[in-house]
Amino acid sequence: MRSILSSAALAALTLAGLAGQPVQAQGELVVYCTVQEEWCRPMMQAFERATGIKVAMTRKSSGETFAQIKAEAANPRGDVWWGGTGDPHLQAAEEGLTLEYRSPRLADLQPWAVRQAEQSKFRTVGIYAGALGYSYNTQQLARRNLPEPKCWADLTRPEYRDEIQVADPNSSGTAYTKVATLVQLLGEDKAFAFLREMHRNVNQYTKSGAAPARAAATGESLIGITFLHDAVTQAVAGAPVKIVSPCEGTGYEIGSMSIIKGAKNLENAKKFYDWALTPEAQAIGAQAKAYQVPSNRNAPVPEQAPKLSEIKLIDYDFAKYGSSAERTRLLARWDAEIRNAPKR
Ligand code: S7P
Repeated sequence: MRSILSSAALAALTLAGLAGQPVQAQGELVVYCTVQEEWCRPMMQAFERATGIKVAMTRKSSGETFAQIKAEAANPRGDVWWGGTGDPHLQAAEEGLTLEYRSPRLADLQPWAVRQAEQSKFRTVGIYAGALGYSYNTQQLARRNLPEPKCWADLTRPEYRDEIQVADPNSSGTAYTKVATLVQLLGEDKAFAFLREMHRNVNQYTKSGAAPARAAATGESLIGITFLHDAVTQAVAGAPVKIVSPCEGTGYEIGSMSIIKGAKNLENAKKFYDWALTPEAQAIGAQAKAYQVPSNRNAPVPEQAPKLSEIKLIDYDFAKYGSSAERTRLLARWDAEIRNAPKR
């Protein structure tokens, strides 16, 4: 065949997939992005500029993205899952939905990011970290002469009836982190008793984890439970919010990245993975006003990023709370006991 075809004709056949190559062009990548849209977009544009690879990106919350990847497992459409809380990435790894990959960049990462990779047998990796907490609107608080909340326990006070917004842990990685944090702080039954009490004060369970920070910033809700860095984004934009790291201690996330098993653009997925771990790529977060702590030791830590060393962090058990059995069980318990509980 080779001898009777010109090299131009062979190239044309190869491109058309007739010579056994995948039909899809070399230069494409499908990314499921789970940070805020404001960071997803410049990140994908920078990768396109750096490599010439065309990215098709969709943005969803962590739990939603996990559910989508699971639903598509027989015919995967995505190549890379970038961002979002680590627990569902660990669950995806355990369920064989993501691929083992050891990036040459692993050596440049913080120990917590490498531990995330090791725990998943290298099917995911840490890309940033951030602590959980809440923020409240200082103008609303003063106007209505309400007490300043400082602890998790304060969130059940009757003065905050219908004043708290938090996401649904099924769709949101942030809200699942909150459930797992309370279980680790209080013990499971006490944590669910706390969640039932706090339920009376919740005005809305949103789909997105960061939305409650925006609601507190605008005064739509007095208090929003989110990662602290999402509240910092609002404060930096000038919103009248105070950011609270709860007095009892709090949990944190290791935001993660995984390659989806069956990725149709595997080589490009690896290119993105390696690039996303570079200091240059990780610096895009702060430029997009996302204030997590980056995982590359040489990436600049945004000066606005909440200082993890000054926050009373629990020893979050990622192996347990990122396991398929535990995450599935806790979400089912939350659905049964909290989601539609009456607000007495
Ligand atoms: O805004 C950034 C961030 O808080 O969003 C991610 C989060 O999982 C996506 O939101 P959901 O809670 O809706 O899943 C975090 O990983 C990240 O730090």
